[in-house]
Amino acid sequence: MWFTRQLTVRTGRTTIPLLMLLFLGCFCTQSHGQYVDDPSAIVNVTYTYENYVLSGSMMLKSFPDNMNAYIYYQTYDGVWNLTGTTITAHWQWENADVTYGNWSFSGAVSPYGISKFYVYLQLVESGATYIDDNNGQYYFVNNGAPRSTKNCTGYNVVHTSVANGVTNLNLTLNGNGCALYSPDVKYLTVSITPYTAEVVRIKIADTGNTRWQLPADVVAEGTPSSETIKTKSYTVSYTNSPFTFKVARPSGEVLFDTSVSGLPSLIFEEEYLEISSVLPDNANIYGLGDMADSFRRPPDTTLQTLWNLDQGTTRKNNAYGSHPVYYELRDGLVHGVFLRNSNGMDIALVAGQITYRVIGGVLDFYFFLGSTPAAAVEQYTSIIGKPAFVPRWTLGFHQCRYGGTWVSTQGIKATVDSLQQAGLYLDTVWADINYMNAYEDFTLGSNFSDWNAYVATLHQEHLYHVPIVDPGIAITNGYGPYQDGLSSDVFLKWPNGSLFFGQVWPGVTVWADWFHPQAGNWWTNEIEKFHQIDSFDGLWIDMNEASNFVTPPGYEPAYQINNDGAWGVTGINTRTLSTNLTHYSGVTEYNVHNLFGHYEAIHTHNALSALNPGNRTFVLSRSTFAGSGHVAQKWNGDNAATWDDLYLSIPQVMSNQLFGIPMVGSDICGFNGETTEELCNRWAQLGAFYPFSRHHHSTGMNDSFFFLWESVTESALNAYTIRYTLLPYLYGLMQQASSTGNAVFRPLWYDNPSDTTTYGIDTQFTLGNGILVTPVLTEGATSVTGYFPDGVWYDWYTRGVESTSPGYRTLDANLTHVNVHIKGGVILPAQYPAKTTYSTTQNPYFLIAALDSNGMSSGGLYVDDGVSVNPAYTQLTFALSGSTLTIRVSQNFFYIGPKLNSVQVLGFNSPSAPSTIYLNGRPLKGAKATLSQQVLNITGLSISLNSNNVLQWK
Ligand code: MIG
Repeated sequence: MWFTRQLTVRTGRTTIPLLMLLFLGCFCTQSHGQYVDDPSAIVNVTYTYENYVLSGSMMLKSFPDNMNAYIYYQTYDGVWNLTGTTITAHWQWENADVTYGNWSFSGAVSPYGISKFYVYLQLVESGATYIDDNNGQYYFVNNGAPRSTKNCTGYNVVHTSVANGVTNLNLTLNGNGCALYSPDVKYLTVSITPYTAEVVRIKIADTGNTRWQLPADVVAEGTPSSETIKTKSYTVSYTNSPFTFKVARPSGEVLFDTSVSGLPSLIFEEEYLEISSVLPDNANIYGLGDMADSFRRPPDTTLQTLWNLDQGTTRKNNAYGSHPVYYELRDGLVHGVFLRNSNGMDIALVAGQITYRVIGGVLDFYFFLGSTPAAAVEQYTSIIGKPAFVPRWTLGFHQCRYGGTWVSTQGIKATVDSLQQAGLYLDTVWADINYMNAYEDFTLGSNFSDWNAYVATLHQEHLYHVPIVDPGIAITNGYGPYQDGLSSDVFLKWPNGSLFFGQVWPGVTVWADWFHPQAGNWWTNEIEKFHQIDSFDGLWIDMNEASNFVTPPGYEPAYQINNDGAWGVTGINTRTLSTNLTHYSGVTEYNVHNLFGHYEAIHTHNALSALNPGNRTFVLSRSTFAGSGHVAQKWNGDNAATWDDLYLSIPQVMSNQLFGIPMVGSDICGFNGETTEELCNRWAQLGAFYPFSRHHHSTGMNDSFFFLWESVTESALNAYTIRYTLLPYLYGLMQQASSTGNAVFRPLWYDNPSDTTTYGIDTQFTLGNGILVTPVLTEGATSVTGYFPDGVWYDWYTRGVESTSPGYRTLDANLTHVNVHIKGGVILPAQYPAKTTYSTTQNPYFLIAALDSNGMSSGGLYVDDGVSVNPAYTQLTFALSGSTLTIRVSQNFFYIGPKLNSVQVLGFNSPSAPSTIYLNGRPLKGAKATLSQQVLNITGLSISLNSNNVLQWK
């Protein structure tokens, strides 16, 4: 065959850039015999580079029709170092006998300019990939790099003062500046404010203070501790000429250092800010979202754009929300860096450095020093706001559906009935836009005239209901929300004062200006009125990036952030509100675009609080910003029914834990596209462990409800039985998250930060520190390999020991089995599961006490009414040592009705079961102990959890 003489699986060049390896993923073993590199496979390359577009042509030797060829390029500009596929090659000739054919390519590349590129050929045939790299030939683009950073010589410190522990530096532009994309700002002020012993804020702003800065009531800024900070866990130092700064640990370990060799020290222009820091090679960086990527961000090839966009789970793209924060794990210690800035930006991780390119605002950095993962999240959430405490019912299973049979009360009811008949778990019934009349918010369509009566029956069954509300308000005469909004003047306007129109589901719409002082009242009012016709228990706010079906005219800055992904740059007005719009406060949409969903969430949370004073709220938002977790919960938007998206949900849920949004999940079984029985089955098994666990599916697709397949029903029953059994545990984790920020759905490094093997693992996770889940993420698998960190781990089902030392284990994973393990040393509070969270809460408690290698374990239990903002609560601690379980009530304000019925001790290393059980020193009648396979089962207990008790066995 032709390619046997032409192509090789990679021999021509000895060093393949790591980037290419990462990008291609698979250099599959060849199965087609011997190949040799053809040094003349690619000839006559011509090219031009103009306006950030690289185009050209080349001659390629022909190859068989049954293969596909792609041209890849790699740009090199000193900062960006990205591979991409955006240059498309066009097949120019058909006849495979022709020796050479002409190909052309054209595509947008880094707007920063490029200096060289190269081309290679990839042939893919039935899963095998062959590469011809053109002998590693580089082409130099002499007319590239249209913008030179030569004159970007930074700023000089001209004055220094220290007052109340805050260091202020006055900076002036060094030389004439570089005006890369807009005029340089001449005078800057740097303030270095120690917040606590672990948190320091370093803000670089214009001295004139005229630039956009985030109001603290929209995005919190924390407060510096009023106490004198004695021993700081950081040092901040700076250089004067040019100004650069460093944040280090007292040990001297430098964490952030803005003097990066070969890069500008600081660019601060009207519409372009650039600052970089040195990172270790192969740095362990997490965060920077929303994203669909591995949890550990590829340290050499990450380009994260933050510009909220209605964009489903797509790798390399920006997405619905913006979280300009990263966490770095270095030698077992964690620290984080938060850039409190709402403007559009690109953040790039390339070998040994991070670069921020921001199109507005100021550089307001917070450094938090950890050093444990929990401490780092706690510190970050003490700046942006602690996660809201969720109502307990939200921890149950949620059923949703867009379109399909869910276009009438009867249709939804039929699904609910089927779920219940199948014995499946269910707490919350959702309603997508189909419930509305003409897709207009706060209305009920004619198929839903009996909806509220149905909601009342759901409530009788202790089920809950959450409908969707979109921010686009229909322009319809006599439509209340529009008329009311007009009278309160709360809609967004063009600079000339005329209303801004766009288009979403109901047709032409307007959008609220959340900065308007009347916006909150208007929104609350509409929500209160709506509640009279639909007694919902929470709200689902979608389309709040804000999404617009049309692209309006609007300002585009000279520096184009990589909106839409992989340098397929589209303007920042694409499918959203015009950047020209002027808010009440005078700020332009250009500056606050990324805050739309966040601010809507704040107003929605306020509205629900007003509707139900004293009760927690549930606001599920698609778009979020730093601090949204304080008022809202999140789902990851439109994923697809693919195995890749099944996997990506883990990094997505995990990174939101670092963003202070612990209550998060992805659409179970996949939103877009048709799912399969096997995929849906595995998704039920994984989704049962998302903090927010909702099945959802798009319109136009077949139904994918669990009960439609026997295997999926069985898996869902298995997995949700575990979830509902662990409801007291999960609820306790949520409570903890709301008071400290502590992650619920954790990466393995969270509780094992010194174990470097865990750093790259994102196919497993733990809930709290006690439950390890190892889901199947590949089609056709009947086993799964997972890592077991240090300690003793017990199998959930057999309660037997699985692992006693760190290492990978391969576990059986037949179709209906999800691997769940319990950490030795942890006591899990549990309840006998019922099909709703309400009835589970009525059932007796039991404890699963998994012993560590010293025969000890401990845990706790938090109980309250499940809904109040400031609830009376009862808190207990459990400690097991030897043959004594000590139950202590540390706070005792809420009466716990259900009793503790049994205790299971895992890893009970004794030849026989104890014969007598003692409660507070006296033999306990009716209590019984059985021992099987090192599991001690103490049953027949009926212990009140409202007082201290000591349980012993002999
Ligand atoms: O343009 O309301 O992400 O969950 O079902 C689509 C219909 C609008 C997008 C949401 C999805 C929801 C859908 N919405």
